[in-house]
Amino acid sequence: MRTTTKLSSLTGKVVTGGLVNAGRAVNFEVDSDIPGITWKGGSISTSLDASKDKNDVYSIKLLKGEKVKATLTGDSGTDFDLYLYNDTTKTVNSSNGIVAHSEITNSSKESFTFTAPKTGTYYLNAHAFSGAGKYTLSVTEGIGAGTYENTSKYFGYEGTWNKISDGSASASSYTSTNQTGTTVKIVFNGTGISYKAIKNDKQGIVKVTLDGKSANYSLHAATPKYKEEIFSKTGLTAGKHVLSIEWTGQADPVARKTSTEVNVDSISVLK
Ligand SMILES: [Ca+2]
Ligand SMILES: [Ca+2]
Ligand SMILES: [Ca+2]
Repeated sequence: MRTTTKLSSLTGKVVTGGLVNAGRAVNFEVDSDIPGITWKGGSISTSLDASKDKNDVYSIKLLKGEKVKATLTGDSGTDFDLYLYNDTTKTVNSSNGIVAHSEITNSSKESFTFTAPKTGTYYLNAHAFSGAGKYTLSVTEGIGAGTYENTSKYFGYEGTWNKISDGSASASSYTSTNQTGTTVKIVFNGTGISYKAIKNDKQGIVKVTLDGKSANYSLHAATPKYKEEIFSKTGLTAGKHVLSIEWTGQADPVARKTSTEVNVDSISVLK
């Protein structure tokens, strides 16, 4: 039996060792219901027991539009299942709040893919329907290699953005905003990223943030230019990264007219 109680919660209550017994004595596992323990990324291997440890719960923060794939494999002879609950759920001892699940009978090979409709804390639940044994839970966050258009469901637009049809744009449209401070966030899983946009005389300064590091770029051009690469980065550590694009409300110093917007045409993710 693994240690069931966080050391911090026992401060002042236990003079000598015996953490395992202490865990049994309080008969409560911090990981067995919401809010559970914080998902650290990657994968985890631990155990469940349908008779005395039916649930493990992991809280995971997802951004709007973030794609997440969760996979569970368990020991043979067990029937474990996998659930995802939304951010308003209070307990996993109910089906209320389930937004994705995989529950194959007589099997502990479970997997689902989910795209977050809004930013929030979600709860992954590995559940022992029957049997006892080890399991491994793996989570992949973000979109993989490929080119994604401005209309992609994986783009987490916040604020007012408008789709503009334009035959010269990638896939014949781009998405534009004239509301200062609006953002679009994209969670990707790979080693590189490229952001393309339209340049013209209405465009202003866009702020691009990758994994918390920001820089500003001008989308201004006297005559329209299409499929312009505004920002790119390669050589990232393989895994989850977050790209954010924001309208600063600032004009390019060389612009004679007032700049009123910025836009997104496409994003490419490198494996
Ligand atoms: Ca548990
Ligand atoms: Ca199952
Ligand atoms: Ca496009």
